[in-house]
Amino acid sequence: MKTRRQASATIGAAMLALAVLPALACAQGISLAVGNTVPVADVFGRHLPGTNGDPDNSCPVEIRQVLLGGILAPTHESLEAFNPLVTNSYLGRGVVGDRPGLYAETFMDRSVLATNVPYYARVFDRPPAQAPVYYADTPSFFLPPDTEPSINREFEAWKLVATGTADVDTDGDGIPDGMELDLGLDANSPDSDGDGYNDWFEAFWQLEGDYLNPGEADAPLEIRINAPEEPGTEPRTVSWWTIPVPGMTYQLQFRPWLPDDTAYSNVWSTVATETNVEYDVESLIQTDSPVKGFFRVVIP
Ligand SMILES: [Ca+2]
Ligand SMILES: [Ca+2]
Ligand SMILES: [Ca+2]
Repeated sequence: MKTRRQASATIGAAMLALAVLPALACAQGISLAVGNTVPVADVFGRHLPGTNGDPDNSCPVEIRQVLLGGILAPTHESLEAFNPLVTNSYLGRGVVGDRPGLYAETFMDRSVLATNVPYYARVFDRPPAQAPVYYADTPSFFLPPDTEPSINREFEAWKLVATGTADVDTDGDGIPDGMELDLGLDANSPDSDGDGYNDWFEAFWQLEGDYLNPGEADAPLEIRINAPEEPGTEPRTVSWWTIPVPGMTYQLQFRPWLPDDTAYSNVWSTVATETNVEYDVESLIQTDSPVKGFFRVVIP
């Protein structure tokens, strides 16, 4: 029969063994963490939204093999398909909380991954059926040695896919076609509402505080000239209404002749603090009769 002291020593040894076992498992280095350190954002600076803010149904991060022909765009079906490369795919939890745009996942068993095959990591949103799919891929990489527990590969800017077709920006305004459809814009026109402001510019300032609306005509940027043809004592000025974006910079440009489109030069730059700005151009324009000169206002 064991004494109280012997029993205590036996229990102590058992507890020590239990404490060592997990440490040994970790030391084998079979897991692999994949993540990024620079937040992924779309053209508007937004991050992958996940699903209803629920971290457990948010954005999965998966390792995928680079197939012949490159990295494939996802489809709704492929998002739900079992990925044999990943044996223990957790859901990305960096989407919500205090690390927006940062995605990281630990793959507990990477023994299914070959060391001489290129892989990439993909993070994606799980949208409702028929909704566009948002995703971001890393450039391809080879697995690091087992002694390296993590790999930080930056994800590329996230992309949007509609029904499995690579999303393109047909009208070149900076907003992918699928996103234009999502926003109710015309994917074939860089100025959907025809008010003179580019869709991207308007969508950006709509997100920043509803200053402009890419789907509704806003007050156009109109330049007014007070420069009578007859030389005289009247001041010659140009003025324009500013659009309601605080801190917007305007550049007044001038050229003496019309034919050469590249001949505009900057003459004045200002930040709009009021709804109207005016600039005296007396010293710029020629005093010949009739007066010649052309102005334009540019928002850089
Ligand atoms: Ca576009
Ligand atoms: Ca517009
Ligand atoms: Ca508009």
